[in-house]
Amino acid sequence: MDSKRPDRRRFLKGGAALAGGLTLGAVEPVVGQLPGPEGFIKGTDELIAYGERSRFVDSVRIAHPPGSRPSPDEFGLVFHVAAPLQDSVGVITPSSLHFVGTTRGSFMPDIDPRKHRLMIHGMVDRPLTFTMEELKRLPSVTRTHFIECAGNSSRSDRRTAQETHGMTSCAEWTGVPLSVLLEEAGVKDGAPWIVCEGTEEVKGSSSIPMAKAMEDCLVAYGMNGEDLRPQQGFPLRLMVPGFEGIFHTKYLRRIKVVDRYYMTYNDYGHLTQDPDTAALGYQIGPKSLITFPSGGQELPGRGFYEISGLAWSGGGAISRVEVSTDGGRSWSDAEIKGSANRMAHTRFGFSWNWDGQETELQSRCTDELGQVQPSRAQVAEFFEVPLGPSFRVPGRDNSIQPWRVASDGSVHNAIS
Ligand SMILES: Nc1nc2c(c(=O)[nH]1)N[C@H]1C(S)=C(S)[C@@H](COP(=O)(O)O)O[C@H]1N2
Ligand SMILES: [Mo]
Repeated sequence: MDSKRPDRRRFLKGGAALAGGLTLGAVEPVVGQLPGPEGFIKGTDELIAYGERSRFVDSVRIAHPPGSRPSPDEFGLVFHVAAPLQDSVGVITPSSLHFVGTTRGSFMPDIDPRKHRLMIHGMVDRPLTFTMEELKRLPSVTRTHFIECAGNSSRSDRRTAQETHGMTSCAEWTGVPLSVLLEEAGVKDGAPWIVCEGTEEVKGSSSIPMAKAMEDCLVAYGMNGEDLRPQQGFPLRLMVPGFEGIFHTKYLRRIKVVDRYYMTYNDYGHLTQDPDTAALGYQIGPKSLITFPSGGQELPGRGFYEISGLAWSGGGAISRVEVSTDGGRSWSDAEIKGSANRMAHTRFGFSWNWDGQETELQSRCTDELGQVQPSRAQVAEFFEVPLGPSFRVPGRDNSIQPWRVASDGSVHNAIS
């Protein structure tokens, strides 16, 4: 963020210089592997039509919460699925690795986009129905945003970043601003809420304050440069930047402008019926996660490492990330990589020279509103509950995730 090249100075000052006589890089120049016994990848029609990753890359999603019912289950129902954040680079989650949140376990609607319609009705001057073709003729916007399920929480028995934080992902979304559609329909004076409905059995409906609907919601048909995937709501979904995942209605088919808060299946747990305060209450707090090194990974030995992680907040852009390599006793600013987009995952890095001793790594972030990510101890103190092994952060968990690096290089969840 700071353009005065703080990174190089911090790198040198931090004593993390590569010149420590350490073991990075080859001892003598060796040419990279030539196609050996494995040979070359043969072209196929499938490979030409739609590319695949290397067979040596095996990062995959897992059912969430860990140890829960399998997904898909024996009937093919899809439940919650977590993204492998420990393997992530940059800020975009590939569509095929994006987490999946399914409120009740569902077969995915298999929607023919030519038959799909979006209806806008209720307290409007002109109820409207759009085809996908009509939506795509309207002025579009493309923005990078995270989605995070409110169930994304950490605790001592979760081992990896995927198990503690895998119910969030970040993608580039393309669609029509909801405000354009609502203005076209003409919202009647003072209508305070909208209710949005999906297509499958639990509808994925939620009450959303009108102020948020007009501010930055998106009716999205594109994701990471192509059409939405079925698991993300093909052919149309609502994006409610920074709000809990459950508001981001997939398979969107109906938006009703209403005169009051409606209690829907999804609103279990959301009882803020005042539209002015709801907006803050539904927001994901400032949150960060070290993805490398993280639980389950192994450091091959002492020496230089770039600690890498993700930070995000429902309150806007990330303005600062700090890292501690001594269990929270001292903190230093991390480098924010690229631009910190609003309500988007933001990559940070921190140069570190590991001395081979057992230690604990933590990160914490601050957003553009000045909100600072709390520790678990601070959350426990706030709710006046004891911080023990059975402590669970009540509600949405945005507490600091500590990772313990053991002297043998193995990395573990340090929540105890
Ligand atoms: N129609 C519909 N929309 C839905 C859901 C659903 O089950 N059905 N799940 C919600 C929940 S709980 C979350 S966390 C997000 C997850 O979005 P994703 O599956 O694209 O990651 O979608 C929301 N929208
Ligand atoms: Mo969710």
